[in-house]
Amino acid sequence: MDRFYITTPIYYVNAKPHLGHAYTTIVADSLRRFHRLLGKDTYFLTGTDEHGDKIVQAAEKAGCSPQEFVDGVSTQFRDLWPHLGVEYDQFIRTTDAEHKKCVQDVLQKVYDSGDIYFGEYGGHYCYGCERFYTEKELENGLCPQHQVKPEYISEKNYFFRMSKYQGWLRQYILDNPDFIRPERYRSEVLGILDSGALEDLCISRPKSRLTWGIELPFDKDYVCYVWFDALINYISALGWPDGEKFGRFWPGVQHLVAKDILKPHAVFWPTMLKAAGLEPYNNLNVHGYWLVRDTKMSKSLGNVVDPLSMIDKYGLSAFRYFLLREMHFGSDASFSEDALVARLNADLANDLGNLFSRVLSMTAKYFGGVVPAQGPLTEEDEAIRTLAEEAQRNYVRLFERVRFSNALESLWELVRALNRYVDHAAPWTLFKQGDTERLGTVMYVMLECMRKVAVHLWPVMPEASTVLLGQLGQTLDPATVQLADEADHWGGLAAGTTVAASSNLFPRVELEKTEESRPAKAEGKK
Ligand code: ME8
Repeated sequence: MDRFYITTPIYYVNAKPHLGHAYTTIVADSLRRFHRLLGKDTYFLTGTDEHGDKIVQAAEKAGCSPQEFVDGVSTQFRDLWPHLGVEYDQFIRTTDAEHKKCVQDVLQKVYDSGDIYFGEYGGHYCYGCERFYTEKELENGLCPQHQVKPEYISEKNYFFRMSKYQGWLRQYILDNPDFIRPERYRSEVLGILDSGALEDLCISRPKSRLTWGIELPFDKDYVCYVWFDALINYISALGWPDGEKFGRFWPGVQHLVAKDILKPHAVFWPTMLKAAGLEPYNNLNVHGYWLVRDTKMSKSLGNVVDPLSMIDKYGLSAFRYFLLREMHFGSDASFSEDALVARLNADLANDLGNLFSRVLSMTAKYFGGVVPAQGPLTEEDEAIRTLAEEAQRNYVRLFERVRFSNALESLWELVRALNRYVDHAAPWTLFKQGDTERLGTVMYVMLECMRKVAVHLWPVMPEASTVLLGQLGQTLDPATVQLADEADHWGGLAAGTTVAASSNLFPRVELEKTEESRPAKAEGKK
């Protein structure tokens, strides 16, 4: 059986989750559901990153101990995911005892092999990024991420010989074009590797400066650098070196991250794996930023959108659909409630909702809510069947290549074509003419295509897909669906099935009701 292991970044617990975290985690959930429907054995890991300076500072601000603080925020992340329809298999915390032990084992292994050494280092340290920057990497003397002046720190530390693996990594990326995708990020990483000698990675912090971390197994005066600790979560969760899950799922892993953490995932992590004698991951999938008025949505800028409030207002399915449809994976996308409402109204209410509502009410009116048998197919029926086949094939191909927006667009070509088909075939006229056989065929073609649409939507909108399938008298058992074969199989909907009398899953939302489009109240006016 094919295997599929998907991970999200483990999120920092210095602030509560926002729409950016929700996006990556919903994408991971959708991908894992998609691969389940391809018949794979799947595993989905998410969690929280709990060590380092940032956390200590946030705990101090909150007036509690780091442990109390991380327990609180980690719970907020863990509790959020079920509300977003996210079903993970494991929630890892870097403060878990098993994780700490695994990090120490990796450190010891790399140390024993000679790839960790002790030395003196001076560098520009950004507390926001928790990393040293070289002079070259700074923009006008500022951290490129946070636009603040880093502190110059000089101290004795342990270093990982990352430079030793530069040539190997470069060749590996050249030999495996899909290793980092989309292409623009692969080029960016090759650019880093081609721009000069890679520096060794400082992987320790003296306890005199930071104690909230994992102690180095070979020196009790130091703790592990938070990134070296955090990246190892992807294997500690599986019980490296000899855990059953490790044997089952490594290295068939797909990592999902935004471009802010490209370098740690594309450079630090594969070289760390190589040094520890492990195979590299399968793919690193890198997406862009959600922006609010052209600026990255981020907790430090305070312009974050709370996913729960969006769900309360517009529903879970519309929210998930919007995120996957609006962002072209790899590029930045703008978030606004107006854009969400526009998509909800156009794609969900007008196209999909309308299709279900009209076809189900016609089935109720003309056939007492029972799926009629299909008669001989006309050219028009064959054309829509062919279009449906193409839409399904494109959807599967594009979704697999993390091109969610294009995948949904191709499914919507079918949804829109079905609305045109029903207009053209005019069941109401066939009914008046008493042409029951032709009427039955038209209704069957519609209902079977709608079933196919609803099945394909399950990874993106599990809730809505389940309701829509229920309206067609179907239940979805992920273990028995073979999504890749759906395009080749016509007739999954049995004649004689009872369907719902009507459907109104996606009512239109009036644009005026969104915050942004509401005119600001003129001061002084009553
Ligand atoms: O970097 N748009 O954690 P983090 C899109 N702990 N995605 C966004 C986003 C935005 N505006 N803001 C955040 C860390 N994200 C480390 C990771 S992994 C071994 C350690 C998402 O809490 C996106 O997935 O800063 C991004 O990569 C991640 O949150 C950063 O989360």
